[in-house]
Amino acid sequence: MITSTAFADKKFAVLGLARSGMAVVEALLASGAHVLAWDTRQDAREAVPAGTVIGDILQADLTGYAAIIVSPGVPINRHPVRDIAAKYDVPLIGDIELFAMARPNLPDHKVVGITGTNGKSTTTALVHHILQGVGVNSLMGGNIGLPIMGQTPLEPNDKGPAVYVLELSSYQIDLTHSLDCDIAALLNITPDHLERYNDDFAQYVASKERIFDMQSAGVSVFGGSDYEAGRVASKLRAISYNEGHGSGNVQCGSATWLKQDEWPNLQGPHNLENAEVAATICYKLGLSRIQIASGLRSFSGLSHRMEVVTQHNGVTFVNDSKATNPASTAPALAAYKNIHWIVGGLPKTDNLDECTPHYGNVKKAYLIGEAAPAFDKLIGPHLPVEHNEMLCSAIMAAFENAVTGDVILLSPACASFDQFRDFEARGDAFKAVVNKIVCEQGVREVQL
Ligand code: UMA
Ligand code: ADP
Repeated sequence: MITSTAFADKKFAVLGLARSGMAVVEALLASGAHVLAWDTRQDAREAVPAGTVIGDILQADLTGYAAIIVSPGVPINRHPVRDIAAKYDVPLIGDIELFAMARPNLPDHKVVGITGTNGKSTTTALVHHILQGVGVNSLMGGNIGLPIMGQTPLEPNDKGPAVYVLELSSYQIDLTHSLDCDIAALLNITPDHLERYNDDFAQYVASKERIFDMQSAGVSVFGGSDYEAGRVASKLRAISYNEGHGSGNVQCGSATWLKQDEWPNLQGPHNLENAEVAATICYKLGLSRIQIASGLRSFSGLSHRMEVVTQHNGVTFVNDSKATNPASTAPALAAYKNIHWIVGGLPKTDNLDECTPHYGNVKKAYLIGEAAPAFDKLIGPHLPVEHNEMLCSAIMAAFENAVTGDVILLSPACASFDQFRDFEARGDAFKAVVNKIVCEQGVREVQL
């Protein structure tokens, strides 16, 4: 875990004790800090390590505390903890800020921060993969599901400083004030998570932009084709120019020397965007084009992102559970033909605009979850639609209808929280049902 002498003997309050909060508690205790921790879930409270004081942060006297550390999942735009922090004049921060505070104690290193609405995890994993391929000591942390404070600190080696590759959500950036990334990247911005930004897209964009506001120098990298990312890049270029720094450190990821046909697991225009940004980051870290090209070729891809689960009787089953907004579902609808599209969950937007141009590739939509009535109105006028409510029955229905050459695609364009713990549980459920159906069908065929 990451510890720091800067935390010793100080008092911290920790709200939220899931993955990131628990790693924070452990790191603070190991650093010699005093920790008051709380979670509305009793099971989470009961799991804290010895030495933690359990108590409701909203009721506690926080005079003299160094910070309140809040999990990204706590909605700080409407949570009373915000007023408590103001009342005691205590900074409200997250685990990424704690990491930023611990950096002076870490051996020689660089930090790469990657944000954007879609493609963060793929790009983060890709940068890490390319770096590892050439022997640089690197690790991944942050929104990719690996709490940064729980990671083992890195040492530099003969390839240079160690590299921490951080995937940063807007929730995490909102709780971070001093993370000075050596390289910061913004892939794209489309509407998402607006309930955390008072339904105001401009506030969400401003949150993403703050990754650059925190840079003192370093390189800023932008997705080459995204409108909002381009707008933020232009703004930053103008600021650099006006301040006399030139604009050489503001880079758009669009490299003509990249050959996408050589990358089996990075197909589609969206992955070209991710690869271009990853390649630009690695180039700026000092890698050669040959080293980067090799890493792009050998990248194996991530689960739950257009993941081919199996093929059976000519039908392909694709798990794209991580597509939690319309812009991230669009690439999957564009990539296949004859699609049986399982869509729905907890909706984030009141339109499916990015998906609409690809409806010609869809044979039928199977609606699940809370979004079903609203999506019926949006999709129904264009496509045959069936209401299934549950994922399992949608898969069964699609399987009944599919013929050779068809694709059964889970690409929900919605969050999963109405029916599942998270997108991984939803994708795992899809894979389990598919494998069961395929297995039982095989047994039936053998018996016949
Ligand atoms: N809680 C309270 N009181 C409240 C609200 C919440 O006590 O009023 C508690 C909850 O009971 C829960 C904790 O606070 O125990 C919230 O935890 P969390 O949801 O932040 O969960 P973690 O396991 O710590 O996961 C977080 C990120 N979660 C979110 O941003 C919602 C993970 O991103 C991240 O991988 C992890 O830290 C490690 O850094 C997930 C995510 O869905 C994947 N991110 C969003 C996305 O990608 O779209 C932004
Ligand atoms: P994130 O971490 O930002 O959610 P992921 O790499 O996990 O991004 O991909 C999430 C979903 O978005 C997947 O369905 C994937 O196919 C799609 N996707 C990946 N990269 C992009 C991109 N650059 N633009 C749009 N959609 C993308």
